[in-house]
Amino acid sequence: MIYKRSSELFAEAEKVIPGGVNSPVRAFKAVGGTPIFVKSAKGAYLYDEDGNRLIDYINSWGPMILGHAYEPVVEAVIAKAKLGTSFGMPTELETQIAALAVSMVPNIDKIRFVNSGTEACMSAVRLARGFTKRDKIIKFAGCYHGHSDSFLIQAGSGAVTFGTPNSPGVTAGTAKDTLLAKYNDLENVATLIEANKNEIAAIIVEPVAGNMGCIPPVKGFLEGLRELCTANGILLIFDEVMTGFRLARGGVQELFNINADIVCFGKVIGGGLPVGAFAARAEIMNYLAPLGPVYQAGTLSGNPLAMAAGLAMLQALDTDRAIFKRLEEKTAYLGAGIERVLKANNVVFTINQIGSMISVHFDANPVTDFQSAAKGDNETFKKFFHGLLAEGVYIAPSAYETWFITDALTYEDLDFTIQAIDKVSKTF
Ligand code: KE4
Repeated sequence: MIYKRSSELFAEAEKVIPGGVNSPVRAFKAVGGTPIFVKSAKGAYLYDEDGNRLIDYINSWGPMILGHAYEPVVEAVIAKAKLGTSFGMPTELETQIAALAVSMVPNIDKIRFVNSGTEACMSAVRLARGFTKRDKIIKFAGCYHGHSDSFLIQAGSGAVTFGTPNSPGVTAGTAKDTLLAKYNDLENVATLIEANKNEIAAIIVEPVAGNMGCIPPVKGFLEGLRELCTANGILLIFDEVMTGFRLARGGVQELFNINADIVCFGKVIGGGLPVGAFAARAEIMNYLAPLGPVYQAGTLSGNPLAMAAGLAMLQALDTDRAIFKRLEEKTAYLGAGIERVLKANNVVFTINQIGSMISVHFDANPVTDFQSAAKGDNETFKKFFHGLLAEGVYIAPSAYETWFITDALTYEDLDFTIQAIDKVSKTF
């Protein structure tokens, strides 16, 4: 693979954009080398500026569940753009996508749209604090809820990739209200609640973690969080920015039949345009301005273009309900193939997979939390990443990320990927 043009473009980008990227994880810092500049994408494939075709297992970090440049989304955006791109005034479209989302997701009566997953999670925490009149929150080491100050405490994703899980700029005053717990460890959560009686507004959790690789909840973990929250007047916030409309039509609440108090969305809900959202029962959502005292706002929130893309995406997922099973089958097929070839090549690894999320960890032990995820052999991961890239397969440029399977992937693509992994892992 030649990356001459990407290298030239990266050198230009670095002159005017910090690190040459608008989001750190794209910079390849964890794996080394030069970020790939994309020219276009269609279905399961990326086409980079050097003319290489790459099978995409990131899909813009989740949104492209139906493949890149999905026709109904593209058509909806083009049609909407001709009628004006933003008004800062209510449109019928917002009601249509809100009503559809509410019909698809359990336990929510109302939804507020914002412009990113960060905004959704940040607003959800403010709402929980306003509703409960308490200050503290519990988050889990290795979970990532965006870059709002309260969350950059032992955060996952890019924050841990860069070894800055506690970012400078986050004040001690803010950090003191964020309590850190161990993912999949209910006892640890119960101890924190005991030590901060009646002070905790919310527990925010990735109900299936995707920012330390893919880490499903162990049996009873989510149920235990629900019980602890109910018993202590704490709101349970499911950060479903990654899992929403991906792991099931109704997300993880549907998959595991667990009721969260507030649910955050991003990625898929916007169909590739900047959309986040948070939702809850009316009793909680009515606390939001202009109805209630908790302030939250946004110039481009509910933007017609973004809403058009999101509505087309949700309509497709609502209509074709077999998609979630298809995605699960394709991901399980990929996982089985990866397991077969890595075992045959005597590689030490663990695979975590649930629905259309999967990650490969180069460590023999089960990966169930941040600590165990951090034990992965990053040197092997770097060889894995660059070896696959050279074969035309693009996975996340960090071991602390999950792969996102798209329905545009064919079984030929999956077999090609498995063969590439076989070839690359022989060089480990
Ligand atoms: P955004 O603000 O990036 O739209 O969403 C933040 C967020 C919130 N919650 C979860 C569970 C998330 O995974 C994310 C963002 N995910 C990362 C990928 N691990 C975005 C990629 C990036 O930072 O460029």
